[in-house]
Amino acid sequence: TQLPPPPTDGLPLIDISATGPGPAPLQQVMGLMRQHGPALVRRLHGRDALFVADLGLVTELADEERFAKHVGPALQNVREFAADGLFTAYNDEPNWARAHDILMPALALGSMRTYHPVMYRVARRVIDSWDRAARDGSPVDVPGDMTRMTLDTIGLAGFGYDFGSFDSAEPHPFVESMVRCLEWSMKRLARVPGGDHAAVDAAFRTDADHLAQVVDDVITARVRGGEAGADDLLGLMLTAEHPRDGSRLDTANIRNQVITFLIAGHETTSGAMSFALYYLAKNPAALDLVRREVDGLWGDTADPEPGFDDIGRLTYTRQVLNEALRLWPTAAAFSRQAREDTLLGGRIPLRAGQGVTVLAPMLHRQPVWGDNLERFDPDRFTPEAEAARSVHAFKPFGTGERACIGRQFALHEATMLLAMLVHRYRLRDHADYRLTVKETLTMKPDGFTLTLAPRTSADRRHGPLPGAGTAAGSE
Ligand code: FDE
Repeated sequence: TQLPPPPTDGLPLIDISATGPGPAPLQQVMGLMRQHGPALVRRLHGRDALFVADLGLVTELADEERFAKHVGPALQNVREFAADGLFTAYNDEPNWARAHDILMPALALGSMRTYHPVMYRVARRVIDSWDRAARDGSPVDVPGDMTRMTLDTIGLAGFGYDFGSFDSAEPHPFVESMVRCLEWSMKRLARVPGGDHAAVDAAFRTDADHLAQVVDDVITARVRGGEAGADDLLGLMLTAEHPRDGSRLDTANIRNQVITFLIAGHETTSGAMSFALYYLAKNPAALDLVRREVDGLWGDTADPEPGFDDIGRLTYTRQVLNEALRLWPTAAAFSRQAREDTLLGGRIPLRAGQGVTVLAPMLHRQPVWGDNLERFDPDRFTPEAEAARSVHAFKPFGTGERACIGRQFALHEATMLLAMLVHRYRLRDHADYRLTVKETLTMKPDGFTLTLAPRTSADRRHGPLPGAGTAAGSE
């Protein structure tokens, strides 16, 4: 292989123009980091991008006094259809703080009580569908079904809109448009200067218009139904005033927020669930520990209905999700910018506003995580292990005031469903699946299927875990 050009500013500089970023650009950078170390410059058609995963550098970047969120080229493309929605807003756009302050309380842990019944209702849809597959012995499309689940959940819990994704074999047209919009955003990053992209861009416009149309219908239906004040995100956005200045969100911004939540709230969460199921199917010891936890909680009840408080008791299940998000943080990159000209790590000069991208999957494979970095080991997330490690070593939800506002929502929904699935089914890795990770800005295991068999009472007859305090409370 060709040697890279000499380092600039002491960093390796790798020009990928000859091959381009390919279908998996973030995994390509992971590969470059494995070769060149956790801080490098990637050059594409003369455009340089600085990527880091080193814990010391990420710790600095997390300092809100010196750095802030950067809306880099990828998010600028997403802005073409999500505009000043929370995820893609510039830090100083007034709608960011306005929407953040209005929505924040509705997404805090305590508010999950409100969404819990809807999350349960959608979890039952997965189970009805998987029960049918178990009866026929047919495989289930794990990422496909997780995406149906998360879309229906955010649609219903956030906006009172039912995508009814389990009623059809094809993804909802809204999802197809959205996936194409995300793909367009990703592929646009790889464009060779001077190419003709008119047809692709026109197709993108059609998809973006479709997204806006569906969302406008949802909003109109809500307002016409006279339920503007309903107890969900849309209701809040339509009625709430800013806690301090009394300002409200305008209609265009509400549309952008709904699109944002539908995008951010479902691809990332469904990917996390899919990776967790993948690792459980491959790791019988971890699977057994999740089983003990859920059996300790729900015993041999055929159709347990998890209570809100049960979810907080599923601590090992939660460790499994965290470990899946360590290996494959589904929103794998986020960018930061310097507030003033500065030296990162005392050696990398940055101009004010210049972007640096944190590559979370490589941050999550730094030496602070110990040996056997590729091994799936939920014990990395025991409270003791977490207390002993820097909080900046794990960033699947980004950092600072622009960190994920949907974190509690995603974790509540994912923990409940994962626990219910493990309680109910034996997971069979019938195809001896080999992991390939598909990138559409987010990451998910490509083509992952399982076959299922119901678990039996005999299956559940193992003693509770020594010392586990979860055996009470089965209803
Ligand atoms: C956000 C977010 C983030 C950051 C980005 C940057 O920094 O740029 C991240 C990293 C994330 N996020 C991640 C995630 C993962 C998962 C699983 C999730 N995520 C989920 C979810 C759900 C929902 C609903 C959401 N999510 C949402 C969201 C939003 C809205 C945002 C923006 C915020 C601000 O304000 O900025 C986010 N997220 Fe997430």
